[in-house]
Amino acid sequence: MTRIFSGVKPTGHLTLGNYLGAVRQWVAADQEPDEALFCVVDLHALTVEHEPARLRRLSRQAATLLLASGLDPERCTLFVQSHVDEHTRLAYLLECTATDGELRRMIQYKEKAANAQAAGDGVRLSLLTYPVLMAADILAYGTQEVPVGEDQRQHVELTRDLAVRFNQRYGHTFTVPRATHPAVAARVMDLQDPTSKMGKSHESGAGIVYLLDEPEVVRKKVMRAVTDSGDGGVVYDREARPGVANLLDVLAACTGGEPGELAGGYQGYGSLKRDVADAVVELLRPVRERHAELAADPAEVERVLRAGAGRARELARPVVDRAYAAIGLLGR
Ligand code: AQP
Repeated sequence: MTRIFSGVKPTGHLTLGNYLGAVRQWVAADQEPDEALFCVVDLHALTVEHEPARLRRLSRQAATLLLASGLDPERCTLFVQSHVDEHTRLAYLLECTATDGELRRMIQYKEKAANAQAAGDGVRLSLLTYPVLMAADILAYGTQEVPVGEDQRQHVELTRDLAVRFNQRYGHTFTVPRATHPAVAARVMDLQDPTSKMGKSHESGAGIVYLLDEPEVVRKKVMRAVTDSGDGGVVYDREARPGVANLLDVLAACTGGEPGELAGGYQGYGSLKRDVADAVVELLRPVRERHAELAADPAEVERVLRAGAGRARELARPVVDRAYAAIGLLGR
């Protein structure tokens, strides 16, 4: 049995990128009771400008969407990060393990710090340190596998480095986890800017398909996707034709098949876009329908999250206590 942990941060409405890159893998994971933990990582959403009421709304919505996507609370543990104190307890010990230099090398820190500065906002210290909190999220559960999109590869590498360093210095305490990525669509790109990742906190929604978009909205966004000028028909070339390659990746992720082979079935971009739009609408239809049912019963979602937090605490506490003892702190 494999212990799995992953999370999503409530910085915006969940996107097709979140679904194909991460959530669908979570649902597919062979979930034995207690072996898979999934988390709305709300503390991570505090690292950039945020509005408290919106954060609360988005946290509930993210949890509801994870259930609507098919996570079964009888077979996995679903909870909210801030409900389990062990994450921040462990993060401090890992801050004492990490170095300033390795955190400043994180690509997401560099990008988001530049964005904050360009907007005239201060760069929150937590933006620099949150990859350590993410490492704590993962290591607190003895996690072996972390199913994530491609963009999280560097953060999981840091987690591994911290686990190894801590174990070498203080004795074996943490399982060293590894990232797993889907075979296709591990990095879904923005439909309007196919050189940038589709990210839920990005400003313009025109290139972002949200899981709760109405079918007509999804169609419009896909039909208006930026493709590449160029002769030679529909070919799969991520470097030279990123827009078309992105559409082929999404199609392959929705319908199966291999993006390069799917390309051969199209003469032009119009028919490709129509098929992508149909496939995405059909993929998301059951999620939207189930979300509507679950959103009508928020008490049930809260009950699931409370039970999940209780279970997560039981699993994390002994691991974090062990780390406190190993590093030289007196037991309580
Ligand atoms: N475009 C994507 N393609 C594939 N996987 C993706 N993921 C996110 N975007 C894509 C994966 O979804 C999981 C949760 O993501 P997140 O909540 O950590 O980040 P986000 O959706 O990308 O949100 P933000 O706020 O817009 O963050 P930044 O700006 O940091 O990207 C993760 O497994 C992620 O890999």
